[in-house]
Amino acid sequence: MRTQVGIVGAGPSGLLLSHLLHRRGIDSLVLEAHSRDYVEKRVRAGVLEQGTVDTLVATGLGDRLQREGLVHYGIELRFGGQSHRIAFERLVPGRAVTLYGQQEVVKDLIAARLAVGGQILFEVSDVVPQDIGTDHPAIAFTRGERHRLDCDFIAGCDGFHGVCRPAIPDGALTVFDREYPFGWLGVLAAVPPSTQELIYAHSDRGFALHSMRGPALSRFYLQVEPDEDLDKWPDERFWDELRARLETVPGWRLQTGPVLERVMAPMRSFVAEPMRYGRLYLAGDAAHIVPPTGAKGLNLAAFDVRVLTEALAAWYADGSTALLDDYSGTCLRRVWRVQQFSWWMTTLLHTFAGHDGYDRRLQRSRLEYVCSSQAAATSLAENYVGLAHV
Ligand code: RFL
Ligand code: PHB
Repeated sequence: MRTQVGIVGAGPSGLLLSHLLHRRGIDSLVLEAHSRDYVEKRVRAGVLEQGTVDTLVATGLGDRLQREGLVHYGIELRFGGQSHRIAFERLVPGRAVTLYGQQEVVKDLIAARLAVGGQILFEVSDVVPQDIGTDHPAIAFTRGERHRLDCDFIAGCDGFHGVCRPAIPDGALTVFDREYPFGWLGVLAAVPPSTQELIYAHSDRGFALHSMRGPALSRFYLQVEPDEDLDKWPDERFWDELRARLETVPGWRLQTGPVLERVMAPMRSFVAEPMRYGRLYLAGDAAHIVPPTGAKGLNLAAFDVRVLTEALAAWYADGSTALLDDYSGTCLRRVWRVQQFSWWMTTLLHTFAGHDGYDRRLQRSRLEYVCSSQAAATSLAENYVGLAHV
């Protein structure tokens, strides 16, 4: 088998890369470990930056996104018994975020690829990138029998636990990481949102987030222990705790309803540098992870593959390697900006077991500052909606 770009992983990075390459006349083949049904149902991110939406719309993926996506012009920070709105329309005029589930993006991308004959092989196993340090890399994989996919380039879009990053020889990558002493318990519930905008709530009991997916679908997260057992959180306990953390302002009530799905999300910051080895290019979660408090992972993945598409298009047009050589540096500038913002949002809003009174007062002061200073609020807003230039 042969293709121009062999892509490992049919998450947002791999699928969007395949879609963008196709629009530049470049062939690719996507290899995915799970089934189509599984990847289309995996509930994860929900917040799309303006730049991500612009890319999807400009490349023909705007139909359902513009019909069903919820455009938000602000978020609420809730602490100390009060609500504080970070008003994007005033702080970063003309910029907003769109609430549209990652699995909807994935469904749209798969449909778009298949509609034009794009090749996505689901349920492959034992994927092994080969000869990545040479000009003729390949990917070995099993689907019924063993296959070899020859290609010009390999794109490692296989997420944090994938095989591409580990295929890079020892010593070629430098890794930077942070583990946080908590995780998120995420719940999708068939209940109309109790708010029009996202609520990021800080309280002594821990962090809580009220998000949404549509007029009758809400998404909630609770800060819990990192290795929390989901069985210890029957629905009743979940709703009680969410109420305790969110019903902290006068007159505000949480509506509850049937729980559709529950998941534990680890909280981690991670960067592998550089994002390339020979003809293997890493993109998205395969190269970097941020804690979800800043709502950035999917958006960063979309940025990486836009940069990679331009670089590959230049190489196929005239053999120039300048953009390919710049790929890692260009991406890492944005990666580190987003690392800092995601870490900052996380430490601003969560409770930390080791914190003493001094730490807690500093945190409270940071929260009050961001809600009272236009400069501080603008910094949050411009990072949240996504910086145009980094
Ligand atoms: P993915 O989505 O992990 O996709 C990788 C794909 O590769 C496949 N794969 C393999 N295939 C073949 N062979 C192998 N050996 C393979 N190993 C793995 C996997 O099955 C999978 O299909 O990575 P990608 O494409 O880089 O996308 C990254 C995003 O999924 C991730 O950054 C976001 O979900 C992060 N995130 C958020 N990002 C946002 O921008 N906004 C948000 O609001 C937001 N909220 C979140 C989030 C992530 C969360 N979790 C669960 C960690 C909320 C949560 C709770
Ligand atoms: C979500 O809706 O899943 C979501 C929203 C905001 C975040 C993280 C996740 O910061």
